[in-house]
Amino acid sequence: MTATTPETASGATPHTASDTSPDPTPQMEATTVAGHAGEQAVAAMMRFGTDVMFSLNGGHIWPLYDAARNQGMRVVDTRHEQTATFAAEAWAKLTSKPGFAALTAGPGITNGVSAITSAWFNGSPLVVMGGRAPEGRWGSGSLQEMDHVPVVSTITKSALTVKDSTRAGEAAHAAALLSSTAHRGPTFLDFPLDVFGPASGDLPAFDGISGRDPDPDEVARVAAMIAGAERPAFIVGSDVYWDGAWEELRATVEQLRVPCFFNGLGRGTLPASHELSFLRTRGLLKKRADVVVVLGTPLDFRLGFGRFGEAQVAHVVDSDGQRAGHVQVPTVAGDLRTILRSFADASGERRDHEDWIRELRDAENAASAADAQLLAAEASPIKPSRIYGELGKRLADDAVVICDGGDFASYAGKFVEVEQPGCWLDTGPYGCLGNGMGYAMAARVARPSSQVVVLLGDGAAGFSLMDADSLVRHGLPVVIVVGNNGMWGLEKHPMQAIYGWDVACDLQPECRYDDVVKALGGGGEIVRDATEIGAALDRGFASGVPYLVNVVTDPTDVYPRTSNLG
Ligand SMILES: Cc1ncc(C[n+]2csc(CCOP(=O)(O)OP(=O)(O)O)c2C)c(N)n1
Ligand SMILES: [Mg+2]
Repeated sequence: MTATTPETASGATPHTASDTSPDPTPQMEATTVAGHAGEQAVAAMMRFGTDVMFSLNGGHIWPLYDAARNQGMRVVDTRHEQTATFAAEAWAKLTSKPGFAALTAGPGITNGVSAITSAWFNGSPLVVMGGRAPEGRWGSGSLQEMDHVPVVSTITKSALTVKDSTRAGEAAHAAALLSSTAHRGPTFLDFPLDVFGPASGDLPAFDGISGRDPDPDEVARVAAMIAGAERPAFIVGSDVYWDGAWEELRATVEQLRVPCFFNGLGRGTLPASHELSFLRTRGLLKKRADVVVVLGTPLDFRLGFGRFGEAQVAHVVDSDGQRAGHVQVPTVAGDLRTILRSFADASGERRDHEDWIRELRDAENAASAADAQLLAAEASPIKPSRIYGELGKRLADDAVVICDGGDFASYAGKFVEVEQPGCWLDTGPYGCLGNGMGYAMAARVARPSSQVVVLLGDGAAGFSLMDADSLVRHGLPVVIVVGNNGMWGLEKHPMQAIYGWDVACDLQPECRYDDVVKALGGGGEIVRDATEIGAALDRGFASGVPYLVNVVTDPTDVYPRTSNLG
Protein backbone atom coordinates (compact mmCIF):
# COMPACT_ATOMS: atom_id res chain seq x y z
CA MET A 1 0.00 0.00 0.00
CA THR A 2 1.18 3.52 -0.67
CA ALA A 3 -0.71 5.05 2.22
CA THR A 4 -0.79 4.20 5.87
CA THR A 5 -3.67 3.17 8.06
CA PRO A 6 -6.45 5.77 8.26
CA GLU A 7 -6.56 8.37 10.96
CA THR A 8 -9.08 7.81 13.73
CA ALA A 9 -10.88 10.67 15.44
CA SER A 10 -8.95 11.66 18.53
CA GLY A 11 -10.76 10.70 21.71
CA ALA A 12 -12.63 7.95 19.87
CA THR A 13 -14.26 5.50 22.23
CA PRO A 14 -16.29 2.43 21.35
CA HIS A 15 -20.01 2.50 22.04
CA THR A 16 -20.84 0.84 25.33
CA ALA A 17 -23.17 -2.12 25.76
CA SER A 18 -25.88 0.19 27.07
CA ASP A 19 -26.11 1.97 23.71
CA THR A 20 -29.19 1.25 21.67
CA SER A 21 -27.74 1.31 18.19
CA PRO A 22 -30.44 0.26 15.74
CA ASP A 23 -28.07 -2.19 14.10
CA PRO A 24 -25.04 -2.92 16.29
CA THR A 25 -21.99 -4.14 14.42
CA PRO A 26 -20.93 -7.58 15.63
CA GLN A 27 -17.42 -7.98 17.00
CA MET A 28 -15.19 -10.24 14.91
CA GLU A 29 -11.88 -12.05 15.31
CA ALA A 30 -8.97 -11.55 12.94
CA THR A 31 -9.08 -13.99 10.04
CA THR A 32 -7.16 -14.98 6.93
CA VAL A 33 -8.69 -14.96 3.43
CA ALA A 34 -7.17 -17.14 0.71
CA GLY A 35 -7.51 -16.69 -3.06
CA HIS A 36 -6.59 -13.26 -4.35
CA ALA A 37 -6.78 -9.59 -3.45
CA GLY A 38 -10.37 -9.37 -4.71
CA GLU A 39 -11.43 -12.18 -2.36
CA GLN A 40 -9.90 -10.31 0.55
CA ALA A 41 -11.57 -7.03 -0.43
CA VAL A 42 -15.02 -8.56 -0.81
CA ALA A 43 -14.65 -10.53 2.44
CA ALA A 44 -13.78 -7.28 4.23
CA MET A 45 -16.96 -5.61 2.95
CA MET A 46 -19.11 -8.62 3.87
CA ARG A 47 -17.96 -8.29 7.48
CA PHE A 48 -19.54 -4.83 7.58
CA GLY A 49 -22.83 -6.33 6.43
CA THR A 50 -22.32 -5.05 2.87
CA ASP A 51 -23.63 -7.82 0.65
CA VAL A 52 -24.41 -5.85 -2.54
CA MET A 53 -21.97 -4.40 -5.06
CA PHE A 54 -23.08 -1.80 -7.60
CA SER A 55 -20.98 -1.81 -10.73
CA LEU A 56 -20.52 -1.57 -14.50
CA ASN A 57 -18.30 -4.13 -16.16
CA GLY A 58 -14.67 -3.67 -17.15
CA GLY A 59 -11.93 -6.29 -17.24
CA HIS A 60 -9.88 -4.50 -14.58
CA ILE A 61 -12.40 -5.46 -11.87
CA TRP A 62 -13.23 -9.04 -12.78
CA PRO A 63 -11.49 -10.40 -9.67
CA LEU A 64 -14.00 -8.43 -7.57
CA TYR A 65 -16.82 -10.12 -9.48
CA ASP A 66 -15.13 -13.50 -9.04
CA ALA A 67 -15.00 -12.91 -5.29
CA ALA A 68 -18.60 -11.68 -5.16
CA ARG A 69 -19.69 -14.85 -6.93
CA ASN A 70 -17.72 -17.06 -4.56
CA GLN A 71 -18.85 -15.27 -1.41
CA GLY A 72 -22.53 -14.69 -2.22
CA MET A 73 -22.38 -10.93 -2.70
CA ARG A 74 -25.09 -9.66 -5.04
CA VAL A 75 -23.86 -7.74 -8.10
CA VAL A 76 -26.23 -5.11 -9.50
CA ASP A 77 -24.92 -3.57 -12.69
CA THR A 78 -25.92 -0.32 -14.35
CA ARG A 79 -25.62 1.54 -17.66
CA HIS A 80 -23.47 4.33 -16.26
CA GLU A 81 -20.96 4.39 -13.40
CA GLN A 82 -22.63 7.50 -12.00
CA THR A 83 -25.76 5.44 -11.44
CA ALA A 84 -23.78 2.61 -9.82
CA THR A 85 -22.06 5.02 -7.46
CA PHE A 86 -25.26 6.86 -6.57
CA ALA A 87 -26.87 3.47 -5.96
CA ALA A 88 -24.08 2.48 -3.60
CA GLU A 89 -24.44 5.77 -1.72
CA ALA A 90 -28.21 5.35 -1.44
CA TRP A 91 -27.82 1.75 -0.28
CA ALA A 92 -25.74 3.15 2.57
CA LYS A 93 -28.42 5.76 3.31
CA LEU A 94 -31.04 3.03 3.48
CA THR A 95 -29.10 0.44 5.50
CA SER A 96 -26.60 2.53 7.54
CA LYS A 97 -23.88 0.15 6.30
CA PRO A 98 -21.07 1.15 3.94
CA GLY A 99 -22.22 1.18 0.32
CA PHE A 100 -19.96 -0.49 -2.23
CA ALA A 101 -19.29 0.59 -5.82
CA ALA A 102 -16.81 -1.28 -8.02
CA LEU A 103 -15.70 0.86 -10.97
CA THR A 104 -13.43 -0.10 -13.80
CA ALA A 105 -10.17 1.75 -14.45
CA GLY A 106 -10.02 5.23 -15.97
CA PRO A 107 -13.41 6.34 -17.34
CA GLY A 108 -15.27 4.01 -14.99
CA ILE A 109 -13.83 5.90 -12.06
CA THR A 110 -14.05 9.39 -13.56
CA ASN A 111 -17.71 8.71 -14.42
CA GLY A 112 -18.29 8.05 -10.72
CA VAL A 113 -16.72 11.31 -9.54
CA SER A 114 -19.91 13.43 -9.19
CA ALA A 115 -21.60 10.71 -7.15
CA ILE A 116 -18.52 10.23 -4.96
CA THR A 117 -18.57 13.98 -4.37
CA SER A 118 -22.25 13.83 -3.41
CA ALA A 119 -21.40 11.16 -0.83
CA TRP A 120 -18.60 13.42 0.43
CA PHE A 121 -21.03 16.33 0.88
CA ASN A 122 -23.67 14.04 2.40
CA GLY A 123 -21.28 12.32 4.83
CA SER A 124 -22.44 8.97 3.44
CA PRO A 125 -20.32 5.88 4.13
CA LEU A 126 -19.27 4.68 0.68
CA VAL A 127 -16.37 2.48 -0.38
CA VAL A 128 -15.36 2.80 -4.02
CA MET A 129 -12.98 0.17 -5.38
CA GLY A 130 -11.45 0.77 -8.77
CA GLY A 131 -9.49 -1.22 -11.26
CA ARG A 132 -6.12 0.16 -12.35
CA ALA A 133 -3.59 -0.44 -15.08
CA PRO A 134 -0.84 -2.86 -14.03
CA GLU A 135 1.86 -1.52 -11.76
CA GLY A 136 4.60 -3.62 -13.38
CA ARG A 137 4.19 -1.79 -16.67
CA TRP A 138 3.26 1.64 -15.29
CA GLY A 139 4.41 4.38 -17.61
CA SER A 140 4.38 2.19 -20.74
CA GLY A 141 0.94 3.23 -21.90
CA SER A 142 -1.40 0.44 -20.81
CA LEU A 143 -5.09 0.86 -21.55
CA GLN A 144 -6.65 3.44 -19.22
CA GLU A 145 -3.38 4.00 -17.43
CA MET A 146 -4.37 6.81 -15.14
CA ASP A 147 -3.57 7.64 -11.53
CA HIS A 148 -7.04 7.98 -9.98
CA VAL A 149 -5.85 8.78 -6.48
CA PRO A 150 -5.12 12.50 -7.00
CA VAL A 151 -8.46 12.89 -8.81
CA VAL A 152 -10.49 11.60 -5.88
CA SER A 153 -8.28 12.57 -2.95
CA THR A 154 -10.07 15.85 -2.23
CA ILE A 155 -13.50 14.18 -2.23
CA THR A 156 -12.71 11.13 -0.11
CA LYS A 157 -11.59 10.47 3.48
CA SER A 158 -8.79 8.28 2.14
CA ALA A 159 -7.63 7.36 -1.35
CA LEU A 160 -4.86 4.87 -2.03
CA THR A 161 -3.53 2.24 -4.36
CA VAL A 162 -3.19 -1.31 -3.03
CA LYS A 163 0.30 -2.37 -4.08
CA ASP A 164 0.80 -5.42 -1.87
CA SER A 165 -1.70 -8.17 -2.68
CA THR A 166 -1.30 -9.74 0.76
CA ARG A 167 -2.58 -6.53 2.36
CA ALA A 168 -5.69 -5.97 0.23
CA GLY A 169 -8.06 -7.19 2.95
CA GLU A 170 -6.43 -4.97 5.53
CA ALA A 171 -6.77 -1.97 3.19
CA ALA A 172 -10.41 -2.75 2.41
CA HIS A 173 -11.21 -3.18 6.09
CA ALA A 174 -9.59 0.17 6.89
CA ALA A 175 -11.49 1.83 4.03
CA ALA A 176 -14.85 0.47 5.21
CA LEU A 177 -14.15 1.35 8.84
CA LEU A 178 -13.04 4.88 8.05
CA SER A 179 -16.03 5.50 5.77
CA SER A 180 -18.37 4.37 8.57
CA THR A 181 -16.73 6.39 11.36
CA ALA A 182 -18.13 9.85 12.09
CA HIS A 183 -17.92 12.09 10.21
CA ARG A 184 -18.75 9.49 7.57
CA GLY A 185 -17.84 9.77 3.91
CA PRO A 186 -16.45 8.01 0.86
CA THR A 187 -13.13 6.16 0.74
CA PHE A 188 -11.33 4.92 -2.36
CA LEU A 189 -9.00 2.05 -3.19
CA ASP A 190 -7.72 0.99 -6.56
CA PHE A 191 -6.12 -2.33 -7.45
CA PRO A 192 -3.51 -2.60 -10.23
CA LEU A 193 -4.32 -5.53 -12.48
CA ASP A 194 -1.15 -7.35 -11.42
CA VAL A 195 -2.04 -7.04 -7.71
CA PHE A 196 -5.04 -9.30 -8.31
CA GLY A 197 -2.82 -12.40 -8.60
CA PRO A 198 -3.08 -15.36 -6.16
CA ALA A 199 -2.48 -14.26 -2.56
CA SER A 200 -3.76 -14.76 0.96
CA GLY A 201 -4.21 -11.85 3.32
CA ASP A 202 -5.42 -11.06 6.80
CA LEU A 203 -8.51 -9.20 7.94
CA PRO A 204 -7.93 -7.55 11.32
CA ALA A 205 -10.13 -8.06 14.38
CA PHE A 206 -13.21 -5.86 14.21
CA ASP A 207 -14.44 -4.23 17.42
CA GLY A 208 -17.38 -2.37 15.96
CA ILE A 209 -17.58 1.27 14.94
CA SER A 210 -16.53 4.02 17.33
CA GLY A 211 -18.23 7.29 18.20
CA ARG A 212 -16.55 10.17 19.98
CA ASP A 213 -17.45 11.15 23.55
CA PRO A 214 -18.41 14.82 23.75
CA ASP A 215 -16.71 17.31 26.03
CA PRO A 216 -18.97 17.67 29.12
CA ASP A 217 -18.36 21.44 29.33
CA GLU A 218 -19.47 21.91 25.73
CA VAL A 219 -22.58 19.83 26.42
CA ALA A 220 -23.35 21.80 29.59
CA ARG A 221 -23.09 25.13 27.78
CA VAL A 222 -25.61 24.19 25.09
CA ALA A 223 -27.86 22.41 27.61
CA ALA A 224 -27.97 25.68 29.58
CA MET A 225 -28.92 27.60 26.43
CA ILE A 226 -31.82 25.20 25.87
CA ALA A 227 -32.91 25.36 29.51
CA GLY A 228 -32.90 29.17 29.46
CA ALA A 229 -34.78 29.46 26.18
CA GLU A 230 -38.34 30.64 25.96
CA ARG A 231 -38.82 29.73 22.30
CA PRO A 232 -36.24 27.06 21.40
CA ALA A 233 -36.09 24.89 18.31
CA PHE A 234 -33.97 22.03 17.02
CA ILE A 235 -33.00 21.72 13.36
CA VAL A 236 -32.39 18.01 12.87
CA GLY A 237 -30.03 16.91 10.10
CA SER A 238 -28.63 13.80 8.47
CA ASP A 239 -26.03 12.94 11.11
CA VAL A 240 -28.81 12.34 13.64
CA TYR A 241 -29.89 9.58 11.28
CA TRP A 242 -26.37 8.31 10.61
CA ASP A 243 -25.64 8.11 14.35
CA GLY A 244 -28.86 6.12 14.81
CA ALA A 245 -30.03 8.74 17.31
CA TRP A 246 -33.76 8.91 16.57
CA GLU A 247 -34.87 7.27 19.81
CA GLU A 248 -32.70 9.67 21.81
CA LEU A 249 -34.05 12.58 19.75
CA ARG A 250 -37.61 11.66 20.51
CA ALA A 251 -37.01 11.07 24.23
CA THR A 252 -35.10 14.35 24.57
CA VAL A 253 -37.51 16.63 22.72
CA GLU A 254 -40.50 15.08 24.47
CA GLN A 255 -38.85 15.67 27.82
CA LEU A 256 -37.57 19.17 27.05
CA ARG A 257 -40.58 20.11 24.89
CA VAL A 258 -38.53 21.46 21.96
CA PRO A 259 -40.12 21.89 18.50
CA CYS A 260 -38.16 20.29 15.66
CA PHE A 261 -37.50 21.15 12.02
CA PHE A 262 -35.71 18.81 9.62
CA ASN A 263 -33.12 18.63 6.90
CA GLY A 264 -31.95 15.79 4.59
CA LEU A 265 -31.95 12.39 6.27
CA GLY A 266 -33.06 14.11 9.47
CA ARG A 267 -36.53 13.99 7.95
CA GLY A 268 -38.42 11.10 9.53
CA THR A 269 -36.14 10.79 12.56
CA LEU A 270 -39.17 12.18 14.39
CA PRO A 271 -42.40 11.35 12.54
CA ALA A 272 -43.88 14.27 10.59
CA SER A 273 -47.12 13.60 12.47
CA HIS A 274 -45.47 14.07 15.89
CA GLU A 275 -46.78 17.05 17.87
CA LEU A 276 -43.26 18.53 17.99
CA SER A 277 -42.53 18.14 14.24
CA PHE A 278 -42.90 21.18 12.01
CA LEU A 279 -42.59 21.45 8.24
CA ARG A 280 -44.13 24.72 7.09
CA THR A 281 -43.19 27.29 9.73
CA ARG A 282 -39.51 28.06 9.17
CA GLY A 283 -40.45 31.71 8.60
CA LEU A 284 -41.91 31.91 12.09
CA LEU A 285 -38.89 30.05 13.47
CA LYS A 286 -36.61 32.73 12.01
CA LYS A 287 -38.82 35.52 13.27
CA ARG A 288 -39.53 34.29 16.78
CA ALA A 289 -37.17 31.56 18.06
CA ASP A 290 -34.75 32.72 20.74
CA VAL A 291 -32.49 29.62 20.71
CA VAL A 292 -31.88 27.40 17.67
CA VAL A 293 -29.81 24.25 18.11
CA VAL A 294 -28.68 22.77 14.79
CA LEU A 295 -28.04 19.04 15.13
CA GLY A 296 -25.95 17.03 12.70
CA THR A 297 -26.00 19.22 9.62
CA PRO A 298 -23.69 22.01 8.43
CA LEU A 299 -24.61 25.68 8.85
CA ASP A 300 -24.71 26.02 5.07
CA PHE A 301 -26.82 27.83 2.47
CA ARG A 302 -29.80 25.62 3.33
CA LEU A 303 -29.81 27.11 6.82
CA GLY A 304 -29.07 30.74 6.00
CA PHE A 305 -25.40 30.02 6.83
CA GLY A 306 -26.37 29.61 10.48
CA ARG A 307 -28.40 32.79 11.01
CA PHE A 308 -31.94 32.51 12.32
CA GLY A 309 -33.10 36.08 12.90
CA GLU A 310 -32.18 37.20 16.40
CA ALA A 311 -31.92 33.68 17.82
CA GLN A 312 -28.82 32.48 19.63
CA VAL A 313 -27.50 29.52 17.64
CA ALA A 314 -25.68 26.40 18.85
CA HIS A 315 -24.17 23.75 16.59
CA VAL A 316 -24.04 20.05 17.49
CA VAL A 317 -21.85 17.95 15.21
CA ASP A 318 -20.69 14.35 15.08
CA SER A 319 -16.96 15.08 14.94
CA ASP A 320 -14.47 17.94 15.29
CA GLY A 321 -14.06 18.51 11.58
CA GLN A 322 -17.73 19.44 11.26
CA ARG A 323 -17.53 22.51 13.49
CA ALA A 324 -18.49 25.54 11.40
CA GLY A 325 -15.56 27.84 10.66
CA HIS A 326 -17.57 30.78 9.34
CA VAL A 327 -19.62 31.62 12.45
CA GLN A 328 -18.67 31.78 16.10
CA VAL A 329 -21.34 29.83 17.95
CA PRO A 330 -21.23 27.37 20.86
CA THR A 331 -20.52 23.92 19.47
CA VAL A 332 -20.56 20.36 20.77
CA ALA A 333 -18.81 17.57 18.88
CA GLY A 334 -19.38 13.87 19.49
CA ASP A 335 -21.76 10.97 19.19
CA LEU A 336 -25.22 12.44 18.75
CA ARG A 337 -26.96 9.76 20.79
CA THR A 338 -24.73 10.56 23.75
CA ILE A 339 -25.18 14.30 23.31
CA LEU A 340 -28.96 14.12 23.04
CA ARG A 341 -29.13 11.90 26.12
CA SER A 342 -26.91 14.36 27.97
CA PHE A 343 -29.22 17.26 27.06
CA ALA A 344 -32.12 15.35 28.59
CA ASP A 345 -30.10 14.35 31.66
CA ALA A 346 -28.89 17.92 32.20
CA SER A 347 -32.40 19.29 32.34
CA GLY A 348 -33.22 20.73 35.71
CA GLU A 349 -35.23 23.94 35.77
CA ARG A 350 -36.37 25.04 32.35
CA ARG A 351 -38.77 27.58 30.94
CA ASP A 352 -42.21 26.53 29.78
CA HIS A 353 -42.52 26.27 25.98
CA GLU A 354 -46.18 25.42 25.60
CA ASP A 355 -47.20 28.88 24.32
CA TRP A 356 -44.42 28.71 21.73
CA ILE A 357 -45.42 25.21 20.65
CA ARG A 358 -49.03 26.38 20.32
CA GLU A 359 -47.97 29.43 18.31
CA LEU A 360 -46.04 27.23 15.90
CA ARG A 361 -48.83 24.66 15.72
CA ASP A 362 -51.44 27.31 14.90
CA ALA A 363 -49.22 28.69 12.15
CA GLU A 364 -48.47 25.17 10.89
CA ASN A 365 -52.20 24.38 10.77
CA ALA A 366 -52.91 27.59 8.86
CA ALA A 367 -50.11 26.86 6.38
CA SER A 368 -51.31 23.31 6.04
CA ALA A 369 -54.85 24.50 5.26
CA ALA A 370 -53.43 26.84 2.60
CA ASP A 371 -51.38 23.96 1.18
CA ALA A 372 -54.50 21.79 1.05
CA GLN A 373 -55.85 24.14 -1.66
CA LEU A 374 -52.65 23.71 -3.69
CA LEU A 375 -52.61 19.95 -3.18
CA ALA A 376 -56.14 19.71 -4.55
CA ALA A 377 -55.65 22.26 -7.37
CA GLU A 378 -57.82 21.37 -10.36
CA ALA A 379 -56.08 23.81 -12.68
CA SER A 380 -55.23 22.97 -16.25
CA PRO A 381 -52.34 22.70 -17.09
CA ILE A 382 -51.62 20.67 -13.97
CA LYS A 383 -49.99 22.41 -11.00
CA PRO A 384 -47.05 20.35 -9.64
CA SER A 385 -48.58 20.61 -6.16
CA ARG A 386 -51.52 18.46 -7.26
CA ILE A 387 -49.17 15.57 -7.95
CA TYR A 388 -48.05 15.74 -4.31
CA GLY A 389 -51.68 15.87 -3.19
CA GLU A 390 -52.37 12.62 -5.01
CA LEU A 391 -49.15 10.98 -3.81
CA GLY A 392 -49.76 12.01 -0.20
CA LYS A 393 -53.01 10.07 -0.18
CA ARG A 394 -51.23 6.94 -1.34
CA LEU A 395 -47.88 6.80 0.42
CA ALA A 396 -47.48 4.34 3.30
CA ASP A 397 -45.41 5.36 6.32
CA ASP A 398 -42.47 3.25 5.14
CA ALA A 399 -42.51 4.52 1.53
CA VAL A 400 -39.10 5.56 0.23
CA VAL A 401 -39.29 8.93 -1.50
CA ILE A 402 -36.45 9.96 -3.81
CA CYS A 403 -35.96 13.44 -5.27
CA ASP A 404 -33.99 14.32 -8.39
CA GLY A 405 -34.80 17.62 -10.02
CA GLY A 406 -35.07 21.36 -9.56
CA ASP A 407 -38.37 23.00 -8.66
CA PHE A 408 -40.24 19.69 -8.85
CA ALA A 409 -37.94 18.25 -6.19
CA SER A 410 -38.22 21.41 -4.09
CA TYR A 411 -41.98 20.89 -4.02
CA ALA A 412 -41.36 17.42 -2.64
CA GLY A 413 -39.44 18.98 0.24
CA LYS A 414 -42.36 21.29 0.89
CA PHE A 415 -45.19 18.78 0.68
CA VAL A 416 -43.98 15.23 1.43
CA GLU A 417 -44.44 14.29 5.09
CA VAL A 418 -41.91 11.69 6.23
CA GLU A 419 -42.93 9.33 9.01
CA GLN A 420 -39.96 6.99 9.44
CA PRO A 421 -36.16 7.30 9.50
CA GLY A 422 -34.30 6.46 6.28
CA CYS A 423 -37.28 7.03 3.98
CA TRP A 424 -36.34 10.38 2.43
CA LEU A 425 -33.51 10.46 -0.11
CA ASP A 426 -32.63 13.82 -1.59
CA THR A 427 -29.41 14.52 -3.44
CA GLY A 428 -28.07 16.73 -0.64
CA PRO A 429 -26.12 19.97 -0.57
CA TYR A 430 -23.93 19.10 -3.57
CA GLY A 431 -27.16 19.38 -5.57
CA CYS A 432 -26.10 16.98 -8.29
CA LEU A 433 -28.89 16.11 -10.69
CA GLY A 434 -28.85 12.51 -11.89
CA ASN A 435 -29.17 10.54 -8.65
CA GLY A 436 -32.71 9.34 -9.45
CA MET A 437 -32.28 5.91 -11.04
CA GLY A 438 -29.32 4.90 -8.85
CA TYR A 439 -31.15 5.88 -5.68
CA ALA A 440 -34.24 4.01 -6.93
CA MET A 441 -32.25 0.89 -7.66
CA ALA A 442 -30.76 0.85 -4.18
CA ALA A 443 -34.11 1.56 -2.56
CA ARG A 444 -35.77 -1.43 -4.18
CA VAL A 445 -32.78 -3.68 -3.38
CA ALA A 446 -32.69 -2.56 0.27
CA ARG A 447 -36.47 -2.34 0.81
CA PRO A 448 -38.02 -5.12 -1.30
CA SER A 449 -41.55 -4.57 -0.05
CA SER A 450 -41.85 -0.79 0.49
CA GLN A 451 -43.29 1.65 -2.01
CA VAL A 452 -40.44 3.38 -3.85
CA VAL A 453 -41.21 6.66 -5.62
CA VAL A 454 -38.78 8.75 -7.64
CA LEU A 455 -39.75 12.38 -8.18
CA LEU A 456 -37.95 13.39 -11.31
CA GLY A 457 -37.75 16.71 -13.10
CA ASP A 458 -37.88 16.32 -16.87
CA GLY A 459 -34.42 17.87 -17.02
CA ALA A 460 -33.08 15.54 -14.35
CA ALA A 461 -34.56 12.58 -16.24
CA GLY A 462 -31.99 13.01 -19.00
CA PHE A 463 -29.07 12.18 -16.72
CA SER A 464 -30.09 8.66 -15.79
CA LEU A 465 -33.26 7.47 -17.48
CA MET A 466 -31.40 4.88 -19.56
CA ASP A 467 -30.84 3.11 -16.27
CA ALA A 468 -34.55 2.27 -16.21
CA ASP A 469 -33.09 -0.59 -18.27
CA SER A 470 -31.09 -1.69 -15.21
CA LEU A 471 -34.22 -1.57 -13.06
CA VAL A 472 -35.99 -3.76 -15.63
CA ARG A 473 -33.15 -6.26 -16.02
CA HIS A 474 -32.78 -6.69 -12.27
CA GLY A 475 -36.52 -6.92 -11.64
CA LEU A 476 -36.65 -3.77 -9.49
CA PRO A 477 -40.09 -2.16 -9.75
CA VAL A 478 -40.38 1.50 -8.75
CA VAL A 479 -42.75 4.33 -9.59
CA ILE A 480 -41.08 7.24 -11.38
CA VAL A 481 -43.11 10.45 -11.49
CA VAL A 482 -41.86 13.07 -13.92
CA GLY A 483 -42.95 16.66 -13.32
CA ASN A 484 -42.76 17.54 -17.00
CA ASN A 485 -42.76 21.32 -17.42
CA GLY A 486 -40.68 21.17 -20.62
CA MET A 487 -37.80 23.14 -19.13
CA TRP A 488 -34.98 23.44 -16.64
CA GLY A 489 -37.47 25.33 -14.49
CA LEU A 490 -35.22 26.16 -11.57
CA GLU A 491 -32.94 27.96 -14.05
CA LYS A 492 -35.48 29.41 -16.46
CA HIS A 493 -37.64 31.29 -14.00
CA PRO A 494 -34.74 32.91 -12.10
CA MET A 495 -33.02 33.85 -15.40
CA GLN A 496 -36.22 35.49 -16.54
CA ALA A 497 -36.55 37.30 -13.21
CA ILE A 498 -32.97 38.56 -13.26
CA TYR A 499 -32.26 39.15 -16.97
CA GLY A 500 -35.71 39.31 -18.51
CA TRP A 501 -34.59 36.66 -21.02
CA ASP A 502 -33.26 33.13 -20.89
CA VAL A 503 -31.08 30.78 -22.88
CA ALA A 504 -30.32 27.05 -22.55
CA CYS A 505 -33.43 26.56 -20.43
CA ASP A 506 -35.94 24.89 -22.75
CA LEU A 507 -36.59 21.18 -23.18
CA GLN A 508 -39.03 19.38 -25.47
CA PRO A 509 -42.58 20.08 -24.28
CA GLU A 510 -44.49 16.90 -23.45
CA CYS A 511 -41.49 14.71 -24.28
CA ARG A 512 -42.54 11.04 -23.93
CA TYR A 513 -40.25 9.88 -21.13
CA ASP A 514 -42.94 7.24 -20.42
CA ASP A 515 -42.30 5.74 -23.86
CA VAL A 516 -38.59 5.52 -23.06
CA VAL A 517 -39.30 3.35 -20.03
CA LYS A 518 -41.82 1.29 -22.00
CA ALA A 519 -39.27 0.70 -24.74
CA LEU A 520 -36.85 -0.55 -22.10
CA GLY A 521 -39.34 -3.11 -20.85
CA GLY A 522 -41.08 -1.16 -18.09
CA GLY A 523 -44.44 0.60 -18.11
CA GLY A 524 -45.71 4.13 -18.19
CA GLU A 525 -48.25 6.66 -19.34
CA ILE A 526 -48.68 10.38 -19.92
CA VAL A 527 -51.11 12.41 -17.82
CA ARG A 528 -52.48 15.80 -18.89
CA ASP A 529 -55.55 16.05 -16.65
CA ALA A 530 -55.25 16.53 -12.88
CA THR A 531 -58.12 14.16 -12.19
CA GLU A 532 -56.20 11.32 -13.84
CA ILE A 533 -53.04 11.51 -11.74
CA GLY A 534 -54.31 9.31 -8.91
CA ALA A 535 -55.38 6.40 -11.09
CA ALA A 536 -52.11 6.58 -13.01
CA LEU A 537 -50.15 6.35 -9.76
CA ASP A 538 -52.28 3.38 -8.68
CA ARG A 539 -51.51 1.63 -11.96
CA GLY A 540 -47.84 2.34 -11.41
CA PHE A 541 -47.81 0.88 -7.89
CA ALA A 542 -49.72 -2.19 -9.07
CA SER A 543 -47.65 -2.76 -12.22
CA GLY A 544 -44.75 -4.74 -10.73
CA VAL A 545 -42.34 -3.09 -13.20
CA PRO A 546 -40.48 0.23 -13.33
CA TYR A 547 -43.34 2.54 -14.28
CA LEU A 548 -43.07 6.17 -15.37
CA VAL A 549 -46.01 8.51 -14.81
CA ASN A 550 -45.24 11.43 -17.10
CA VAL A 551 -47.27 14.36 -15.76
CA VAL A 552 -47.40 17.41 -18.02
CA THR A 553 -47.24 20.36 -15.65
CA ASP A 554 -47.78 24.10 -15.94
CA PRO A 555 -44.67 25.76 -17.41
CA THR A 556 -45.69 29.11 -15.89
CA ASP A 557 -45.69 27.71 -12.35
CA VAL A 558 -42.87 29.48 -10.48
CA TYR A 559 -41.55 27.91 -7.28
CA PRO A 560 -41.65 30.41 -4.39
CA ARG A 561 -37.91 30.36 -3.80
CA THR A 562 -36.19 32.44 -1.14
CA SER A 563 -32.69 30.92 -0.84
CA ASN A 564 -29.89 31.77 -3.25
CA LEU A 565 -26.71 30.17 -4.53
CA GLY A 566 -24.18 31.46 -2.08
C1 LIG B 1 -25.43 17.87 -12.66
C2 LIG B 1 -26.10 19.18 -12.57
N1 LIG B 1 -26.16 20.00 -13.64
C3 LIG B 1 -26.80 21.20 -13.55
C4 LIG B 1 -27.37 21.61 -12.39
C5 LIG B 1 -28.05 22.98 -12.31
N2 LIG B 1 -29.49 22.83 -12.13
C6 LIG B 1 -30.06 22.83 -10.90
S1 LIG B 1 -31.71 22.65 -10.94
C7 LIG B 1 -31.71 22.59 -12.63
C8 LIG B 1 -33.01 22.47 -13.38
C9 LIG B 1 -33.64 21.13 -13.18
O1 LIG B 1 -34.70 20.99 -14.10
P1 LIG B 1 -35.77 19.86 -13.93
O2 LIG B 1 -35.11 18.62 -13.47
O3 LIG B 1 -36.57 19.77 -15.16
O4 LIG B 1 -36.64 20.38 -12.71
P2 LIG B 1 -37.60 21.71 -12.70
O5 LIG B 1 -36.80 22.79 -12.04
O6 LIG B 1 -37.96 22.04 -14.11
O7 LIG B 1 -38.77 21.29 -11.90
C10 LIG B 1 -30.41 22.68 -13.13
C11 LIG B 1 -30.05 22.62 -14.57
C12 LIG B 1 -27.25 20.73 -11.28
N3 LIG B 1 -27.76 21.05 -10.10
N4 LIG B 1 -26.66 19.52 -11.39
MG1 LIG C 1 -38.35 20.70 -15.66
